[in-house]
Amino acid sequence: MKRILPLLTGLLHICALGTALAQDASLFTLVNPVPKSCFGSTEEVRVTIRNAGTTTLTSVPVKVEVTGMVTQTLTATYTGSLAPNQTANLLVGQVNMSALGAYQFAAATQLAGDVRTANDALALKTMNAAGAVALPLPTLDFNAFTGSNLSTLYPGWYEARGENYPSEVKDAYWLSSNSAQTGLLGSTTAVIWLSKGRSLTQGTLNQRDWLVSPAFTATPATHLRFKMAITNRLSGTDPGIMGSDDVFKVMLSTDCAATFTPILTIDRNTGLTNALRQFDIDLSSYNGQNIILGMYATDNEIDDPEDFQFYLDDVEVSSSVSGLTERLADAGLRVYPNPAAGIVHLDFEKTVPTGTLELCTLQGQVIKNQVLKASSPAGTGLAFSISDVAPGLYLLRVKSEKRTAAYKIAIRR
Ligand SMILES: [Ca+2]
Ligand SMILES: [Ca+2]
Ligand SMILES: [Ca+2]
Ligand SMILES: [Ca+2]
Repeated sequence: MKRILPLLTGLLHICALGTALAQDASLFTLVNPVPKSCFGSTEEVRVTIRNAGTTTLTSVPVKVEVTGMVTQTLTATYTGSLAPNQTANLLVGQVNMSALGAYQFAAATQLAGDVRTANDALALKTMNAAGAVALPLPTLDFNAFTGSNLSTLYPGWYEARGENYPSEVKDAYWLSSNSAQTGLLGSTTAVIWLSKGRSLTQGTLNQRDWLVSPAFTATPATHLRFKMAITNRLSGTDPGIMGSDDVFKVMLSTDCAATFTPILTIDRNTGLTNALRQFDIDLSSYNGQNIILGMYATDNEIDDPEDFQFYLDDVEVSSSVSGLTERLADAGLRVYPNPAAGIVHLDFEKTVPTGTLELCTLQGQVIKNQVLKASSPAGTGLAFSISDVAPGLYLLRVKSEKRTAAYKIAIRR
């Protein structure tokens, strides 16, 4: 015992000395690029490094090797002052990722005298620039959604967080409805809880959570449809009320997720209830463009007292004519005969809307059109001449200020 004690004390002393001097940098995460369907020609490669040792670091070299569609080695050195346990962001360089295909990123810190090299390198990250996918996208019915398997169930979709654009790809607070909620709504849905204090307890000031779609090419018949509902969280089933600045926005990007603009905003004035309501957005004005959609929910800047759950179901992006035909019935319009020769008759149930009537090919090319004038009495019909149109299948579209309805029609001789 007499001999062991000094030995132990000596060992502890050596360990304490070693720990006190430990220089240990670690590559914490690859901040950018994040997985998405397309990338730019000057994608920033950013990493977060961490001081895992016990002494302040003032020079941490970082290397990122890019392989796959591009072979490139990027290096940069962090030259700030990084205290123990602190993290820092570092721009390592830029890479051209505009070519479609797979890119691998191997990122590592290269600190001289690093006492622990096991935490220097990040596991190899692969980003697949798949480009625009074919329509229709698989419908997000969320029936097998666990809250964290979105990309597995619906390839190309991912969860993310960020203000204005999905800056951080991560498993966000979009979850799966529980059995009581599923029973109330009649189907399993995606759900997000927005309420006072919640985001604060989650360590972020505001909740800004996204579901982001893969890129797809819009056609003249492309529509986004989805269903939404809300409930009060505490009662579980009562209709809830959204906070003063809480919003759900459908966001759209035409530049590969670099910037987004809202195309629909749902707030407390929308009056969502505890029954799923169908929404339908016409995307025909983006014909020919590669677009990415974001389903974005935020409790925003004001920590409101309202405490509610937001439900999203059956997110569908399609160019299906059958879906549009149903919409035409909704619009209270009857088209006959079909097939038609010479003249097509349109009977409006209510009044003729202000807008245009268009005959298009199935690819969306407008063959001929006619201006519609409002205020005609109910039951008014109009005749549309098609005697100069070649036989075949066409889309007949009625575009008014508020909606577009389309109908597939066969023209014969
Ligand atoms: Ca290390
Ligand atoms: Ca569902
Ligand atoms: Ca989630
Ligand atoms: Ca709020």
